[in-house]
Amino acid sequence: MAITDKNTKHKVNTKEAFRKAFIKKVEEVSGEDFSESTTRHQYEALAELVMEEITAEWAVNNSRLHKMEEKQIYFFSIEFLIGRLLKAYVNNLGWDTMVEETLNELGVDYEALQSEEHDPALGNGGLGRLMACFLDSTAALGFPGHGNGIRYKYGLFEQKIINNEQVEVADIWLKNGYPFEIVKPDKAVVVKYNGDVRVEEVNGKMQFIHENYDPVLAVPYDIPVKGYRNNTVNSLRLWSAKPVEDFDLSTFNQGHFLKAMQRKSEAESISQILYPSDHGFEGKLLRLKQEYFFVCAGLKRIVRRYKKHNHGSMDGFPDKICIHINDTHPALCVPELMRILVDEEGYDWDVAWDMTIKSISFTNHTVLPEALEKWPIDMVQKLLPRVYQIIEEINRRFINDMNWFYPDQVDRNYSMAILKDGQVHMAHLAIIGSHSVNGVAELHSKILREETFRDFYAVFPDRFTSVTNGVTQRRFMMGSNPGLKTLLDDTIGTDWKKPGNMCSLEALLPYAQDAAFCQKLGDIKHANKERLAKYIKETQGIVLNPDSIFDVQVKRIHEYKRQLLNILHVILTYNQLRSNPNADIVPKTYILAGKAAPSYVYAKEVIRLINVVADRVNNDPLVKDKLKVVFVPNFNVSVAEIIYPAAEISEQISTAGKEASGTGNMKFMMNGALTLGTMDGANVEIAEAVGMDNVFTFGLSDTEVYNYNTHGGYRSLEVYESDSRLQEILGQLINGFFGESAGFQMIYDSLLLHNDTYFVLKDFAPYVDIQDIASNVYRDQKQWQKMSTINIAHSGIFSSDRSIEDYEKRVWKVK
Ligand code: OAK
Repeated sequence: MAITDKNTKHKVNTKEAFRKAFIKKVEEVSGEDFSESTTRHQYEALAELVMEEITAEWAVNNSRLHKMEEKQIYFFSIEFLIGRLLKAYVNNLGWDTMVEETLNELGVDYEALQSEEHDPALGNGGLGRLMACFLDSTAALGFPGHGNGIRYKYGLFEQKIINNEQVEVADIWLKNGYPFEIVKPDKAVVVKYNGDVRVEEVNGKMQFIHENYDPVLAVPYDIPVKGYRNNTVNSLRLWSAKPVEDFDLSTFNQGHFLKAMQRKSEAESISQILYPSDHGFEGKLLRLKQEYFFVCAGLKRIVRRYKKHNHGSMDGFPDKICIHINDTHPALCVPELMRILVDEEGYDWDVAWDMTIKSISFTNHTVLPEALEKWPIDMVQKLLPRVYQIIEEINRRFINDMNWFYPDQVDRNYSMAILKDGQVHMAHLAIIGSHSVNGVAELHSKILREETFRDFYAVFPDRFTSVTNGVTQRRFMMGSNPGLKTLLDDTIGTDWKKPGNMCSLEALLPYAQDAAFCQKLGDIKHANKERLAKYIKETQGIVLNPDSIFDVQVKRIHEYKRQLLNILHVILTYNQLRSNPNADIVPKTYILAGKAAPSYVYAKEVIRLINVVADRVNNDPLVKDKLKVVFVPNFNVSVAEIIYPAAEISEQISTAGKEASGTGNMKFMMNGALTLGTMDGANVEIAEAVGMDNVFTFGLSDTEVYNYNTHGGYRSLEVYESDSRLQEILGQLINGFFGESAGFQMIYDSLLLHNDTYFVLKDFAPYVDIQDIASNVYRDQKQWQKMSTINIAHSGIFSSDRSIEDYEKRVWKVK
């Protein structure tokens, strides 16, 4: 599939050529002699060189794309959490050795140079990062696949910890410019909001005319997505909102200066900020505007390009185009594509509907009810009058069909409506308007089929499928853990690095018994732990013991992810050490990180608790080197790249049935950490892959949780009353143990008064037991490294290359 074009010109493909080009470029950007240049200049110069190289290939790819020889995949997503790009580009170009050696010879610090790149936080967490991994894999495999989203002016906030609490600071990621995007004002399109719909009959056909609307200009910024050592360069297109005229002159001339300004800022507000709530639906008008904004703009360009290629006709569109919608935020693709086909292209409804369903596929990323999008009908109707009419018609026909086919199931039919209870149910719209609906891990897909979307599954069984998530090993292992990459190359050869070939890491299995290999693996882990310890010392002033177990839980802070369970166990260990400072425990460092949505008060309390406990434990001389707790502030992609390679225990302890998949679990695994987790999300598949002897599992199963939730029978107070450890710990949360002002009544109440929704107390004893088991295994380093090797050897299926290949076969059928 890879595009091989002999004409692609490589300007700097030798060390000498690169050295010359780099020095010249640094002097151009700085206006100074190379010897006077700053790290910033050097970063800008390398970024420019990389872009020059990539854009040459990009042009070849784009002209190929215009010819539409292959089916194109478009990922519509409200988030793309891409992380820093410079090093990824360098590696994908195959320039890594050349660049590293040359910079070294020139006395340039490559790590410092990379840190000049502001990590663009254009996503909250799993959903947005998955898209970035998928773009990387799609390009690596040579498939034409592109992203379509929003170019937020402010990404996710920067998290600071002040007085143990999360404080949010604006993330001004564009402050120094961004070298990897190309703005294309000539490809800007108009997005229409509000106004009225007038109906006219033209030649016996109804025409729907949207008038008196508020226009907003969508301007595309394209970021190249370079495939790993091939000639594929795809695009991530992010839209920025601008007023149609930079200034509303007529209003201004009438003396209404403020009003003219207001129009401008109203338009710009659409792409101003990424909503920081992960798994929480707020129903704000601005968010609805954002959703329609990138859907409308993205579809317009795709349709324009398709028609240009197809002599002005939309016939055959689904054979050449896949519109993949990442959760329900882009679900307006369904009525918008219908609007284009029916209103603008004149197709009959049934033909247009068939084309729409064939073009669109949908992935669900959560079963948490609070994340389900339901827009008030009047809001949609006012903001998007014509789109709303189309939703109404889709709903009417759907309910009619259901009542025709299942006349005795009127209640069920109505429960599946898109419009009900005064709301537009976006998940229903997405399912009804797609040919494929999938969950992101086997267990999650099962829950979708049997619970969340059970009624839809009964009606459309063939639409439902499952594709387990994956992550790009190129960023999260080869790039961030070069020591491990080299060890693997030296041990089993380099074939495993070929895109789509990571399963050949299984060749490593015999080495699980090889003492010399295991020793080397342990040494690499130790070096990575030292690197993380250095980072934490420099940024937080906390000294870690790299000989202790590094036990890590890094992810968004959410009740269902149960960081609370982790910290309660830390308090238990602390209590044990206080009563017996000489207890024979394996020294352990608990590392936690993650952001809480600014309005999620409970999650912020959990952050405060972690930090308060860390303060207390780390400053207690009794504890010595046996226990440390660190909360690393501002968890983002670049911090993650330092943390994963250093981890030994991967904490994946969500309440079973709640974590759709998880992807951190995969990143840890491919770096040799052992999973300590519940049988939830993709943990189940990790356990299956490595065998139960090579993971530490504990806790309620999803069925047990389901049964408690549906039939009752759980009383957290009973658990508390029968466990003296819990009595002591929960007492400490409210009795001033952590300082007069450091009470945690809200957490205490959630566990005892509100019956512990996420089964933290219920899973506490099994969690403590499995932690003890893990510590004991760690005493036997041979055994630990063996397990670690087995985990790495089986991590190939969790490459996003495999996910993309699965999507290709099950959903898009590009080939
Ligand atoms: C965020 C907002 C709305 C809906 C879903 C999310 C989200 O981030 N979900 C996460 O998606 C990841 C990628 O599929 C999964 O690995 C996580 O389990 C899931 O929580």
